[in-house]
Amino acid sequence: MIGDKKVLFSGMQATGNLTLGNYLGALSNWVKLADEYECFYSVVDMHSITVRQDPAELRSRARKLLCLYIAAGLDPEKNCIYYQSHVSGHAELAWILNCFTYMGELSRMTQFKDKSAKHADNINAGLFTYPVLMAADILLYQADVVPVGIDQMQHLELTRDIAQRFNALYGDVFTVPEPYIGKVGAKIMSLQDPAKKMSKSDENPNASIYLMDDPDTIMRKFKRAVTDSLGAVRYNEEEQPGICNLMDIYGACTGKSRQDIESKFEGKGYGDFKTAVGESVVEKLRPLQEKMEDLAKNKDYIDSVIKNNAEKAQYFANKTLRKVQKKVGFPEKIR
Ligand code: ATP
Ligand code: LTN
Repeated sequence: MIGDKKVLFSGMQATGNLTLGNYLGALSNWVKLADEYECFYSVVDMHSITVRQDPAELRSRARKLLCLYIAAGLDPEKNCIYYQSHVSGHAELAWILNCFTYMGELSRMTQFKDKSAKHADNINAGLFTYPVLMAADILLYQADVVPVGIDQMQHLELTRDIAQRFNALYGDVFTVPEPYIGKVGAKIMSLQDPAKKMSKSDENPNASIYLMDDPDTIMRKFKRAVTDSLGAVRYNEEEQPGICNLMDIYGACTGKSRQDIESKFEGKGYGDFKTAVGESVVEKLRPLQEKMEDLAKNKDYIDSVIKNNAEKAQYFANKTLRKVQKKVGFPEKIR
């Protein structure tokens, strides 16, 4: 708790351009929960270097991501929006938690398996211990709730296990966090292959809607989206995964239920439906895109957000870190 509010933590990597999946699965829920909780939203740039990055590009993407958090509707005066690499406590706690995490646990992580298959020439130790740094992010702020897409569930469970293991040895040090997975949009699939999740690192640009795509591009990508030959707008997961995905997207952007969507498009073809889905996404993204343009002109304001929020995050991080260091037996600093 901070004051009378529970704590929320979440983060995203500044790798690639954010997709509609990131928005509907994570960012839009962050905005929904922002008033209820004391929130920390991090640009997790330390996680990004687990795969090779171009330094200048990483810096520029990280800044854009931080602006996107604000453009999506998070007020940086109320929510702590900051770079992970600006708060040294993340790395310090991660080291300690590494010593409370087993090799076997980490080798079961599906994201590690996927990423090491994809980057077979660079399976570094950071990629392996990535989930421990994520656990440190969350536990450092004593977070009660962590809004993420469903693909991060396994990492959240590991975080809970590490927290409980530590608490069992040293008393109630960490708050054990709960995941928050939204009802709609928890897993948005690729527009080109509905068996794969929409991902910012997909090589096919038609597979993903990027948050900064212009309206024509968005409409074109939806027109090309892979569907089926049944010709009916029905939520039939077995036979119509592409249509189900479009229904999820449409539902998330308009607030309509599956039944509403089925009856609205009863007897209509996929062409009409795809146009409606595209238009709903264009409208959903319009305010965010406009705000991004404003923020790009406001360098000093963004710089002050970065500075002030890093200090705020550091303050709360240090509180937990000191407690943990004492528990594991590190000597107190002489001041
Ligand atoms: P990468 O392809 O580089 O691994 P990603 O697109 O999977 O990236 P992350 O940075 O791993 O994105 O995820 C940021 C947040 O967005 C996480 O909370 C994650 O659960 C959520 N998310 C990512 N992809 C989707 C998706 N297709 N549907 C719903 N949520 C998603
Ligand atoms: N691993 C997450 C990003 C991430 C995160 C976190 C999410 C890093 N630290 C802490 C929630 C809480 C991802 O790949 N999406």
